[in-house]
Amino acid sequence: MTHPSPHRPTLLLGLAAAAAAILVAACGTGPIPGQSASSSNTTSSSSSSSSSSGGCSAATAQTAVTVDATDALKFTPASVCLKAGGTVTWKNVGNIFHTTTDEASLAANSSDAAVPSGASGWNQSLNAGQSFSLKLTVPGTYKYFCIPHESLGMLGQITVVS
Ligand SMILES: [Cu+2]
Repeated sequence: MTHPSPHRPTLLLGLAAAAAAILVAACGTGPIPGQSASSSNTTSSSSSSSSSSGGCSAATAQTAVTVDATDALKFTPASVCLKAGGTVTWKNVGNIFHTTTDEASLAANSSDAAVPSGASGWNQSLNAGQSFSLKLTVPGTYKYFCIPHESLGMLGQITVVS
């Protein structure tokens, strides 16, 4: 009498089928083919006093300035120096919808919006390719933001000097 072999019921029948169902759904929401990561010329300002109104004086203020709203979710340049009565033009140079907004009531963080006393804010949609111009006459500091991207840091500032 030989000793009986221990029965080990190997139930490895077809357990590998469940693992094949997980597919990597790698497609995101919006195909954004624009690799427009071309950082425009970074002019190194000599006086790098990083205060809010640093370097903005009547001598350096511009009478017309363009701010790009980009697919990188930035206003470029984020800070501009404008002469009172000058014009800021925002342009959406990418494919993502933005706004330029200076209304504290529309801000997630009310400190992202500011207007000098006596001035009024604005709120303008910027579809892809769209521009919006605004004349600012009241000197002071304006802080604005993009509504969909405020929390992502899409903020801007305009210093107006007379
Ligand atoms: Cu935006």
